[in-house]
Amino acid sequence: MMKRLLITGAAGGLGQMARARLPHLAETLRLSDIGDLGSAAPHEELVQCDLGDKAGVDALVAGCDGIVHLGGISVEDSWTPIRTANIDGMFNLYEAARAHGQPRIVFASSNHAIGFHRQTTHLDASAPTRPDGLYGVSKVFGEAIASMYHDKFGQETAIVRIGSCRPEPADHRMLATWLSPADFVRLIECAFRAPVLGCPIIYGASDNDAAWWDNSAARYLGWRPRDNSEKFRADLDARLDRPAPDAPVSRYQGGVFTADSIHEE
Ligand code: NAI
Ligand code: 15L
Repeated sequence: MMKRLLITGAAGGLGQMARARLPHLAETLRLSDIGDLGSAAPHEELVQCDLGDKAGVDALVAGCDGIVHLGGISVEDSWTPIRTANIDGMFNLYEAARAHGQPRIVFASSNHAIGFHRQTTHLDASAPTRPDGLYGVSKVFGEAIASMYHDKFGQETAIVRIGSCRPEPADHRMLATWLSPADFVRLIECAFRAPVLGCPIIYGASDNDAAWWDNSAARYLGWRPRDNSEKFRADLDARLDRPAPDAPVSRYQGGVFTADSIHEE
């Protein structure tokens, strides 16, 4: 058990899930976001912090022996907010980790780092990145920061290219990309319990029949997703029209993000 686990982005969708489901990993959860975090339970510390604030992030990381980094812009946006949260924020986080004992990090990367690969292509951890927008580019940058700090300083990170982490898949594409919250929690547990983590790229998807991604290079972590989106297929078929086969959501792994333009400031 860790003494203090930092969860960034704790006011967000996955952050709220992590806040509820990760207390067993540490004596104290330090929860951080730029947004409102409500009130603290006895095992919680709440710290409002902008990831773009270097001194603030340094203080945030001090005293933590693990980090689940969920904070940042999580969809396509204009450059300035992406740069502040996902570019400057990643650099600030890794510099803080370097200064404070190199706590192990789980980094929420995204399938949008490889979003322009076709859905007919099966990818493993060695696949070239093909970001599908500025958001995807920022995740590629984040992965590069994690890799460089590992090679140069030995900083360990689980780079998780999350597919679609939500209670249920919302469309047919998500039959491939769906990651159940329970499987994500199991992955975070494995990342902190592994004797040696290194800096693996892990595709964050459940054990879906429709899968595109191969996690065999990360099997040493012992993570075996247990859920499968197939149980939602009949309901999706009944509720939703099948998208046209040449629509972005049917062609590319990143789905509709590939059709987004550059957002004006
Ligand atoms: P979210 O948008 O609900 O949560 C992100 C949180 O980060 C928000 O509470 C927001 O206030 C905070 N944030 C934004 N800018 C910030 C800044 N400058 N400083 C401090 N905090 C800031 O996103 P969600 O769905 O919870 O995702 C969490 C992480 O997982 C994100 O990094 C996202 O890119 C990644 N991810 C999520 C997926 C999903 O299916 N939910 C899929 C792939 C990646
Ligand atoms: C992401 O990166 C987003 O954060 C999330 O909101 C979903 O849209 C997910 O990817 C997805 O591709 O389904």
